[in-house]
Amino acid sequence: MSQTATPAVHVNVHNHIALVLIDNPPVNALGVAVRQGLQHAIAQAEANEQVHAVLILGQGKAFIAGADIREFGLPPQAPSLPDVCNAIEACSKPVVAAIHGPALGGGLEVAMSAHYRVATASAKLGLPEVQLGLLPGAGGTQRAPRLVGAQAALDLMLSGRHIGAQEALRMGLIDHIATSDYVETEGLAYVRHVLAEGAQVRRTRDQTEALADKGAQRVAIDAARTEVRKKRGLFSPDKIVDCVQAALDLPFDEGLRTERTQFEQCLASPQRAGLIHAFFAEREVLKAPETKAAKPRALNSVGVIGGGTMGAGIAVAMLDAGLHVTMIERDDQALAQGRARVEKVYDGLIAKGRMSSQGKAIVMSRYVGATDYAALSQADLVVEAVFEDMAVKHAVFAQLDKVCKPGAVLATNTSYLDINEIAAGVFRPQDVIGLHFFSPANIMKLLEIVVPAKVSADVVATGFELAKRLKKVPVRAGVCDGFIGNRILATYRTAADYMMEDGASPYEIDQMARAFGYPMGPYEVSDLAGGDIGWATRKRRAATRDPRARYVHIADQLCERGWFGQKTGRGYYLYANGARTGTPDPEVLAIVDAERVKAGIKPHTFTPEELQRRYLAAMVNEGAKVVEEGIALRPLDVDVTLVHGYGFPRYRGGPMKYADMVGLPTILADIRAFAEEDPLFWQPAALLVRLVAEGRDFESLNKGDHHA
Ligand code: 3H9
Repeated sequence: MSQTATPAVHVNVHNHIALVLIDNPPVNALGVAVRQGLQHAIAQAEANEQVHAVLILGQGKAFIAGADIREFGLPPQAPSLPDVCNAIEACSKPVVAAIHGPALGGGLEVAMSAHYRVATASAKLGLPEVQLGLLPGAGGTQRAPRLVGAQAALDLMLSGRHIGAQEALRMGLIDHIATSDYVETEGLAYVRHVLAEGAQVRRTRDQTEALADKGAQRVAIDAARTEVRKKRGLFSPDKIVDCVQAALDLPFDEGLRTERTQFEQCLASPQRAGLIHAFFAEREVLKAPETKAAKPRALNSVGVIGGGTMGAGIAVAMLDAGLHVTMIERDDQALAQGRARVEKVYDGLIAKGRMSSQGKAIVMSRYVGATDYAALSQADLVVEAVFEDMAVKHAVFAQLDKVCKPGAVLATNTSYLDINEIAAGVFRPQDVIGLHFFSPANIMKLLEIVVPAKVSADVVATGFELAKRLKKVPVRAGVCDGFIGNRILATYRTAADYMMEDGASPYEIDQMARAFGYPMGPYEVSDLAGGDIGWATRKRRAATRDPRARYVHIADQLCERGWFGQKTGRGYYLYANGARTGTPDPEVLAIVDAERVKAGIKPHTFTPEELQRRYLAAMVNEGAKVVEEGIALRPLDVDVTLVHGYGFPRYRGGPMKYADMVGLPTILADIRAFAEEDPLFWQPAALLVRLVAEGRDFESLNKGDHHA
């Protein structure tokens, strides 16, 4: 006997078992059709006397990846997921969930509503709602503690991490691990086993064992609350703890009501909108036109030119991805230093107990150093990370042109030089691309893939493939001074310097940035990175600076005194005895005052809100120019760049998403007001003006049909 409930959920009854197959590609998200199908399937199973048990499983590569994120923010459609889960749990016949691949969020909540759970070795279980600004809202906050206790449930919900089948079994989240990957066969075998044992329905709502030791649960809840309150910023973690508290203190149905109220608050929060925007944007950036048009070239062995901080970081990133790395330096001594920088990273891991010396030896067996470019003759891809000077770059690329095999990708890690000019210096410009890593290159997630005019599509596709192998977030950027990220950074840093000279202290500006959600303010970052780097750049560019542009000398004043930041014990802050957190420095404030006098500025105070509006308006305006010029494909590419490379708080989605939430007319009005003081700096982006005139937002320029 066979029936089909809805197109998204197929039901087959076979040997008294109703096999409920969720079929909603690509990841079986619980959209309205799936919810209706599940509800219908359970009702059918209940009504059909032939059915003795129910097996729920997913078609394709996942059990269920969770609620359909695209539906958040839209009018709700019945049945709700909590109702579906309650119906599954209430079923009078044993219900088994057979899990393969992801069972996440609402997917795990469906599984926890079943009476028994079996998983294949490929299963990935988790409650990642926190990463979307949410909490498990279909009974997960009440059922997970009943299955695994408060501590493990809180760990899952607050970290959002995915766990494997073994860990899930140890925790008590599942009952059995299948011996093969054939989820249907394994699921059916487990149902037959359950029936043969005479097992009855076993509702999670009635489980008491895991929460029996109330004292221990309270300790876990209090510890989680303390931990959550230490971390600023996110809205939903505190609510997750409240829900687990309710699971301990209240009857199940009341706990569900608490969860519902808290879930709806999270759903309405701007953080939810920001985080879901970030989720989709991070997937959308992968879809650059070249990745659709061409296949990546083979990538096994790579070359890295330069063993400085950047080169060594890139080498580590490549080694960590399993690639073979050849590092080139100009002489043996520099090569030894480069190798030492690479080894230092692994020695650090060994010291922290995160790597064995044998593990290090295995990784380093894929590393060789050389002083002769000929060692790169077989490399599939070479990245240069040498001094930022066009003549030096040309010399390196001329060497590469000579020794590299045909089809090798020749990449530059330059932060701002014209890659078209670099490409023009070789006989194979179609192979030249920018791969802009961020320091430390083995840690920072962003990789700007800078696309010069003559590069071929498969080289760009190879850049994206490399990013995937390195587990980085790639963003396609066009060639201009600073590409996407550094160009926007230069603008909002300038806005910060103007505010400083106009009356705000660097400490107030840093405080504003932290309150906004940045881990550090711009002057703390400058002290950490070393003021000398920016100083050198400013000197180099002095000749080409627009003579009409306002120039703030404060940073140069600090550098002339040798105050480069943490490494010299003082910068904008004082770092007594090698301290890593600085304290405000009255002498810096005196320098700022003196500069104001020199510039003839009468300082005025800024409220934190005024500081924030200018800082963000500068960022958004430059972001709009970057999109308008086609340097970034869409506003979302700017968002991903600033979130993953510049510390912009992910829960705000990115500067362009932030602008949409504030409202573009407000941002434009601010820019126009600021332009009255400095029309050169505050020229509104034509794109921004156009969008406001048309009543549109940045989201309207983002491809894809998601609603966040
Ligand atoms: C929740 O469950 C709330 C409940 O507690 C309460 C409700 C009342 N919805 O990542 P991929 C799309 S919150 C809609 O590239 P992978 C994704 O956009 C949810 N779409 O593949 C992409 O589309 P496209 C909690 C989704 O193999 C395609 O699927 N769950 C969803 O690298 C492939 O995705 C989560 O937070 C979704 N839930 O990774 C899990 N998930 O091809 C979120 C994916 O058009 N998902 N898509 O770009 C993931 O972590 C990963 O997608 C997963 C697969 C690990 C599943």
